[in-house]
Amino acid sequence: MANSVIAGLDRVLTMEIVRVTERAAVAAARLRGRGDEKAADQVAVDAMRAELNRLPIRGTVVIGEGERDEAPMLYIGEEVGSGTGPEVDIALDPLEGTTICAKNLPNALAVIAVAEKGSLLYAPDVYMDKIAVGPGYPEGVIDIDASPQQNIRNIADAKRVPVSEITACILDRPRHAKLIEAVRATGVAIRLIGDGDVAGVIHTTNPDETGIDIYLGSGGAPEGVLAAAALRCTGGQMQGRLILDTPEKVARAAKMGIADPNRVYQVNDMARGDVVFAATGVTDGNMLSGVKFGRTAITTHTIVLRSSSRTVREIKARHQDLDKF
Ligand code: VTB
Repeated sequence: MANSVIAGLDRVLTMEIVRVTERAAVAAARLRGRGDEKAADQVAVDAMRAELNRLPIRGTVVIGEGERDEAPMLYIGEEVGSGTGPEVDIALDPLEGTTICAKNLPNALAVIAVAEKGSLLYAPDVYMDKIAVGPGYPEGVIDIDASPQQNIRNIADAKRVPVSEITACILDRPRHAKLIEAVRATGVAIRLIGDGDVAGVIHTTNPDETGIDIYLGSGGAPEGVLAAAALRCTGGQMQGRLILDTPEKVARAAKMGIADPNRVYQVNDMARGDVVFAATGVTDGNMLSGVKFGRTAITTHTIVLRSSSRTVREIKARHQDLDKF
């Protein structure tokens, strides 16, 4: 911590970044259930960017809305922050789960991670195979190269419960048909989610509240890094492997510094140094309530995590200065 670039400031940033995800979540929540993914994403991006630029940092977006030519704002490489303060890397998703927000289904989030410069994996926008469990398990309890059956048996044994008391979270996608079949054959309950695997992974960190023990399957690599940043703060194990199944993807990854296309990344390979992470609920979810628009106040619910102390804070805020939003 003493050598950390953001040492000391990470305590301050813990409160400051809450404002960033709160603002994005409120903006997106106004467009919940309207069936318009793009509009909801756009307002979340605008709101997050405005608030981010007030932070006392010299930040570079390393996981963002996309490459510069495809995303006009919060693109990879964009410099954000007030321009004074420490140099940091930023991973963000102003609206993780645009479709869930558009349909007003559970677990849409506004998410950000602020980390020491150079300490986040610069992941290309490809799929990543992921497996994750929360804290409290022996090291090595999950293994991305073992069968789903084996992984589930290992965590049931470690938890000392029958397999039937384990719940696995998997993205509901045709590409997961075989995985779902294999996991169901073990007797495990599956929670199929439509989108939002950052939330899916984070939910494993608090199974008593969320009911989810293990996350399995492939989703976006950028979302994998965001989830790893959260686990870096809460504890828990995660492994990810980029799916680089065409020469074009291998080349794209190589350009971003990824020499070994088959490498298995652990949490600490995806998020190394000090990290501060925040997520605000947009729609109601298993861990976070969605934004509530009251007559005199807007209520938000945020989880904010800091790796150096491993404190997990939940912040329920009543925003009464409604003009600000
Ligand atoms: C996941 C999920 C996202 O993309 O990463 C998923 O977390 C993976 O891509 O919310 P596919 O939709 O192609 O399966 C999202 O659903 C959307 O970014």
